[in-house]
Amino acid sequence: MATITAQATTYHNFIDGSWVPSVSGDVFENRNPANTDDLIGLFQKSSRTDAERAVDAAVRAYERWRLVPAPKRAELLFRAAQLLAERKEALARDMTREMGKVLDETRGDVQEAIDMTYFMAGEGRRQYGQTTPSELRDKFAMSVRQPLGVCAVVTPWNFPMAIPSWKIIPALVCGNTVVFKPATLTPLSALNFVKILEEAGVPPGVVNLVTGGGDEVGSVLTQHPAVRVVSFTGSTEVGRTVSERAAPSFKKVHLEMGGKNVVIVMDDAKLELAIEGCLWGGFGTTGQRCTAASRVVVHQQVYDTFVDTFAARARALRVGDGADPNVQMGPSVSRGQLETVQNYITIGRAEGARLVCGGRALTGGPHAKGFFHEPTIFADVAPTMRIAQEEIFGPVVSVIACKSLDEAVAIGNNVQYGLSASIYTQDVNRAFSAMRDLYTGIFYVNAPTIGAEVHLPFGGTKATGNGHREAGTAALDVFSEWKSVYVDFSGRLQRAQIDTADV
Ligand code: UN1
Repeated sequence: MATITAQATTYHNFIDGSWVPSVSGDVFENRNPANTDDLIGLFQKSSRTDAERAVDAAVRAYERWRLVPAPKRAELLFRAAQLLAERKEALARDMTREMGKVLDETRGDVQEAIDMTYFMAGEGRRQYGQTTPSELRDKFAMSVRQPLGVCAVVTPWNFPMAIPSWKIIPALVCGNTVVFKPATLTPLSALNFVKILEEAGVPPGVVNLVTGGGDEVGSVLTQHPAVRVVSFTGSTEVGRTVSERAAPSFKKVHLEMGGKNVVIVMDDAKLELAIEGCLWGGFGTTGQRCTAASRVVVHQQVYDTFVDTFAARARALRVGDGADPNVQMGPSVSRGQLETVQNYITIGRAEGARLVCGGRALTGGPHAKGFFHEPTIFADVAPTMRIAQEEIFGPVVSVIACKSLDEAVAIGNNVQYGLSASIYTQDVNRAFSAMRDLYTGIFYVNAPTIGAEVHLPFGGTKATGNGHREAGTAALDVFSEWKSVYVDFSGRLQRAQIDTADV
């Protein structure tokens, strides 16, 4: 690793409307995964005290922010969406530099944040409740959405701006305040996002950014009594810890965790379309999506043709620095992630799967200073193998043969996760029955398992989630709670369920 140079920019936390160093003054490095000589900057290694200060600021700011009318809050967010759109290119370039995915994809990531912010700005005028006839005369019955208070937002590195926007923006439009802890691998995109919120006029203390590791900052955010909501996206293992730590103080916990998503390719599928979908779904974002198409179940009638063509196309993908417009797949985000990929290749070989392409880290020439790996496909994978069961989060796809749709659906469901699934078929009956029977939160027909849009609920079943959904209006259910309101204007005591209204 290169030494820290004097020119490296030091970035600060954002607490109570000010950019401040951590109490300890400790920092950590952020380096480019395509070229580790490229030091992007130094970020605050925050401690418990920094996190507590951020929570205190958010508690204070809440008392004013909750009373700002929702359409007014939304106006600020609309302005933030405009700023994001104006700066899309620069934001995408920063993101490729710190995270590695190709520019087209980081532009898409920023676009997702823009879309979410515009969508939620609209929701500022649509936080509808219910009104319903009362059982009694001269009485109103209705329900209204209420904010909860301070929301802790803990986000991963694979969608460094999109995922924070899915959480922060609905939290704000509902009237909550936020303490945001981004992944240590992508603090710059997080900071860019918060700067835009500041510039759009979000008042001091309403959004606070605290960078640093999960142990110190994360433990405050999951246990502090003033934090009422924790929204977390990351691994199932960490999600379980978040859930356990938050339980004693009865926080509302929204978890979005692992995936082992399946694409089913039936014998009547348009094969070329399915192969393109599997390439994009399996190797987009270098396979580092919780929605990645990491399993492909293919009908035996088309299996050999599918495997041969899919492997040939994967072999031809150009791997390199995501900032190069000719590159189709960037590096893994870190050395640790690359090692995980290599480890699973050893596991797949030992399990007896047939390696049909890839399998090696790329280390020479343009790949010498980054965490690059070949797109890798295992064929003849048994559904019970670890490579078909465990989330790898890298460019590794397992292909499994099947004899029927029923068998494919059973294989699809036989994992601990339930995020996304897809089917390639021209038969509408097969498409609908697979949609009904695959136990996932997201389903695609003739498209890969990735590519969810911001206006529909996003999330999964089983070990992927805990019953909540983000995005769409479902996000409002995470970041608000119902208050039922009864207004009796009869001027006399009316006892519900005891007194009856006369006709
Ligand atoms: C993730 O994989 O962590 O649907 C999020 C998609 C993207 C979001 C992915 N819109 O693939």
